[in-house]
Amino acid sequence: MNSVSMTLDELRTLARAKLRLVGLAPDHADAVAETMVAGERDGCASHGIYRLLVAANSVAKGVAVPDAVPDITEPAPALVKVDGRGGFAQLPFERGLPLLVEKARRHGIAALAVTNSVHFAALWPEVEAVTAHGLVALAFTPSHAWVAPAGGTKPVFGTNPIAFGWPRPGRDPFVFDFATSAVARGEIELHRRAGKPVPEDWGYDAAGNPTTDAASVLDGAMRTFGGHKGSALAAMVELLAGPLIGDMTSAESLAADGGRMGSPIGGELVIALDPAGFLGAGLAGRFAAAEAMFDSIEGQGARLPSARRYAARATSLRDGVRIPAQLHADILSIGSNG
Ligand code: NDP
Ligand code: PYC
Repeated sequence: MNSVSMTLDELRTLARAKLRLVGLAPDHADAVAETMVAGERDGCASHGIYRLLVAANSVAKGVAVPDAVPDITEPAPALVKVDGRGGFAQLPFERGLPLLVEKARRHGIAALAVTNSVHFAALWPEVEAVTAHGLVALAFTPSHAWVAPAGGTKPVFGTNPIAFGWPRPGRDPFVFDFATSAVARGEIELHRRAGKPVPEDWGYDAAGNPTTDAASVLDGAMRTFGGHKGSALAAMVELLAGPLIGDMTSAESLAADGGRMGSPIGGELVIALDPAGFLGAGLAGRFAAAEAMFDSIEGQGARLPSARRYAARATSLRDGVRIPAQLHADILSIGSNG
């Protein structure tokens, strides 16, 4: 595949410039660019620099407020709420994080609700930002109603990712982050762009028939991962990061989009737990037990989630990244044709 080689600094500069060109305020542009560069750096193509096209579309269609000023409140001693006022979710998260960390340390557990925000990104950057403070993290967000419940063929759920992070002394954290659909929608979009078929268990066409055509799945319904188990988890994400925090379900988000094909609008719930609060003097011993579990996974040749990402990160930090030539051209054309 033709590709263009870039250093991470070049990619960051390009992303910031394009985001400002489409109208994002500088603080939003910097926060949004960072998540895209992180995705590309870690080999997560569906949530990497491709998302510049997605974010530019959300601004152009009036889905994302480009200069929204996040509003921080404290609804309860262990709760932080950041109303994103219709902007992208990265800046509200960044603004709410210090208070989340402080509250988790004070109470042992705390939660951050980011509401009224536009979500196009992976959750692991946020989970990693929490584990960097020595805290355990969980994050959830609904999306648009694209996914059929197990046993049905009509969309109800979003692709509804769940991310978890566990800090590891002197090591990268243990992190997983996956959609509760069989695959992230972004991955199907990349297959469509590349003209590639998708596995038959990823989704149905609009008539409810299994299909390997990416565009037909995008027009029809995606499937949950793990049948009824993914379906239940997807429903949990809807409830936790929608109604519980005063925000929309994926069906409501899609209705609010009104055919503009923007990124999902709504909430994200981040829970932070302080191991020191639970364990006190027993912390070192119990963290050693966690390490023993990781060893027994890797010791038999299985890999930990995020191992691929961390390996890609090491390579990108050394060698930079390669962007598919067509994607690079599409990015360069952002803002050049009105
Ligand atoms: P994948 O199925 O590709 O990967 C999910 C997780 O599983 C990753 O942590 C991955 O680690 C790990 N993993 C994959 N293969 C293995 C393996 N063989 N052994 C151990 N661990 C493994 O992700 P999805 O397609 O489900 O989701 C991709 C991204 O899309 C996520 O980051 C998610 O947040 C994002 N997304 C965002 C949405 C939103 O609304 N904002 C909606 C839906 C998805 P590794 O990365 O190291 O491979
Ligand atoms: O890939 O499913 C997805 C997705 C939705 C919102 C952001 N990414």
